[in-house]
Amino acid sequence: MLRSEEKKLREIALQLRYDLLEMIGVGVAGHLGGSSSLAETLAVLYFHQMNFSADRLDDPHRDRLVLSKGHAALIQYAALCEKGCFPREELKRVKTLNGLLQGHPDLSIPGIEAVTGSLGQGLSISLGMALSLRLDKSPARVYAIMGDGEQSEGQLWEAAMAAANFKVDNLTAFIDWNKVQATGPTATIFNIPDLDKKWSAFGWNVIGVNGHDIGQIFGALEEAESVKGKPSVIILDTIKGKSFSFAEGNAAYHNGIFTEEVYQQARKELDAIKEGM
Ligand SMILES: Cc1ncc(C[n+]2csc(CCOP(=O)(O)OP(=O)(O)O)c2C)c(N)n1
Repeated sequence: MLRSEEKKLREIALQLRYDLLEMIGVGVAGHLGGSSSLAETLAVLYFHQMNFSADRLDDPHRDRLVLSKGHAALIQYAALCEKGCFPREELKRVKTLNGLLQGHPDLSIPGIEAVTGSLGQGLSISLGMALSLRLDKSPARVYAIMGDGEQSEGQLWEAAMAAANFKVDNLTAFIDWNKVQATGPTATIFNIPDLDKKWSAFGWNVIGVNGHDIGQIFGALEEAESVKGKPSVIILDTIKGKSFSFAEGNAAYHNGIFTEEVYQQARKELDAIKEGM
């Protein structure tokens, strides 16, 4: 990947984080932590990797992204907004009764491919999409993004076995390994060690990357596309709440509320990153 392209994607990831602040605002709960940990991944997927365009949302050969950890919808809304899928004003109306953008992804939102939020289901949905695209001989690929806490859901392991059994190589899964779930560390709440070995034993090609390194994410996607006869899973080593010092690794900001003071601090921290770019 060219350095200029990498820089552009880093700037987009930063913009997505600014958009998170715009959506969450002051005094209302919002899923900052698990959204921010995905900013680089969504920047690479939507702005580099995927065949996806706001003016071709019904293109049968578009690539699909299913956010299985649907509570992190805000980061997907940010990316879809920056892609031009809906007007910017919608960001301010997020999670309001008459707003377009609801608390979890919904098919009424342009660019959303699946209703998610009940954890564990997105991989099964993605597998169905990938199988049907293969039947249609479509070049399209499907990307499914799961959480590490989500790995305790049984249904996703059924989908994992089925995808390997059917040699579904147009499907790439991600695990946002940010090590914290809703109320504390994933290792304390429901420990699932050796994720790489587990997915490998289930027949998947496993790739581990720093989930905040644009170049590494890009390299992993290239590898995933080149591996034939089995699906790939990319384990993203990430920090929950990345780029916000008060939220990094802190379960309180899984779905926390900003005071005016914390909101201003968050903006300042992003401004400092911007200045350093
Ligand atoms: C089936 C189901 N059970 C419980 C929840 C409530 N819930 C929402 S987010 C969350 C924690 C998810 O943790 P993780 O997958 O690690 O997400 P991340 O830390 O990346 O936000 C839980 C338990 C849910 N959405 N669905």
